[in-house]
Amino acid sequence: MNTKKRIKFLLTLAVLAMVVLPLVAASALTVKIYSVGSDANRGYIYNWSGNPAQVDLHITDAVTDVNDLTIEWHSNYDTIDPNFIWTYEQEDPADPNIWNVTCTKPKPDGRTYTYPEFYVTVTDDVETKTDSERFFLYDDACMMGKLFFDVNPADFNADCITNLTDFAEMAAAWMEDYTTTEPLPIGL
Ligand SMILES: [Ca+2]
Repeated sequence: MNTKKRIKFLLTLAVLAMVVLPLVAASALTVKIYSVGSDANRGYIYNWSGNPAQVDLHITDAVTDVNDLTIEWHSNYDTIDPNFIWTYEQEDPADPNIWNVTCTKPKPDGRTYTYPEFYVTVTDDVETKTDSERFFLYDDACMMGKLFFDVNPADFNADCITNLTDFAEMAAAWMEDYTTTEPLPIGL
């Protein structure tokens, strides 16, 4: 390669570097959803209908300030069942990383859980990235509590609280005695 060609080659490299490097830098947008306070928990959140769950967005971007990004939320249930109500609220206007995600079922369905997925879509000036998590969504806190804790035997109506209602059930059966009192002949 003679000197002229070498200079031309180096100039081409310089131009490519000026054009390509900013594009490489601009492609550095990343977004991940985590459970708040954990860098390890991703993928699933146990929750119940109508209860806000905090999620932590980990966003990195080489070109755009996080506060200037466009952040949008949606769910696969937007089309599966639009009667499910979703809210996505930024907890602190000064902190775009902490969000409260709530899903409310149209009515309790008594199913073990519903399994909706929610997505965040983050856009800067040049690209869009998406990440998602799922709820194991129960009808209410008691239904979910029974998943993790044994029902107290004194909680006769299994509503997750032992109180006077359970006491009344016991009082109504007070002194009932079903001890056997005589032999029981069984015919063959
Ligand atoms: Ca009870």
